[in-house]
Formats: sequence, C-alpha cells, structure tokens
Amino acid sequence: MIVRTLGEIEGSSREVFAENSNWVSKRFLIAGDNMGFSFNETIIYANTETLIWYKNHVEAVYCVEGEGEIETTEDGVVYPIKPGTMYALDKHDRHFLRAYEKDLRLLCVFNPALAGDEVHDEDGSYVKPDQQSVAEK
Ligand code: 9YT
Repeated sequence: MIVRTLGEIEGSSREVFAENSNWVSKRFLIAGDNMGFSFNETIIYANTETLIWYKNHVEAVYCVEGEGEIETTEDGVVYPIKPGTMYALDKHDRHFLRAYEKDLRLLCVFNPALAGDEVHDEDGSYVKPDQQSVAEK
C-alpha cells in the first residue's frame, strides 16, 4: 500500500516546477512506484499558455478547479476546460494549454510512467522512458 499526502510531496523532489514557470507538478506516483502509470496533481498558473506535445506518452487529464482551454495545433479546435472535464491525449495530440484568470488544478495520469524529474523539452514533450534518469524514490 502506498499512501502519500500533498504535504509530503510539496518541497520534496517530487514537486517539479516548469522551467518557464507556467506550471508545477506534484508527482504522487512515478515509475519507481511500479504502478505502470504515473499520477500527478498539476497546477497550471493563471494567464499562461503552454505548448505541449507528449510524443512518447499518453496522458489523461481531469480538471478539478479553474477554467481554461486546450487548442489542438493540427486543426485549431478549441476545447473548454472546467471542473468535471476530462481530456485524453490518446493520439499524442500537440496542443496549447491555456489557463484563464484562475489557476487550473488538474489530475494527470501518464503512461508510461514519468521517472519523476521530467520538465518539458523545447517541443513540449518528455523524453522516452528508456532515456529517463531515475529520480528520487
Ligand atoms: C496537463 C499537463 O500536461 N500539464 C503539464 C505538466 C504535466 N501534467 C506533468 O508533468 O504533471
């Protein structure tokens, strides 16, 4: 059984801040936990836009707080995000993620699991699992 609290994550190496300061990811479950997926709470800061393209992962995202939108870059379709909305990047969809005037609080599941220390590269992606360094357990 694994039990963790937000208080334990915050201030530890499982709390990862984006290099562009657009988000913080609190990584409750990472690859080293051997669940086959990772599970994060992510805060997307208000009034930000982030280009994301998870070429090497699929991700499901469930919004519990805030308001924003995603825009898929291939076709320009905009999907509103608010509490109760889930989206899944099942096709490795390249997209902009925008938070409006309040922070977005999102619960995120990645497969394969994140090693734990990933931040986006210049494409907005994370490295392949076999290129990952293994973060703190
Ligand atoms: C929704 C999303 O992908 N936000 C960027 C951070 C990511 N969720 C993460 O690493 O937790």
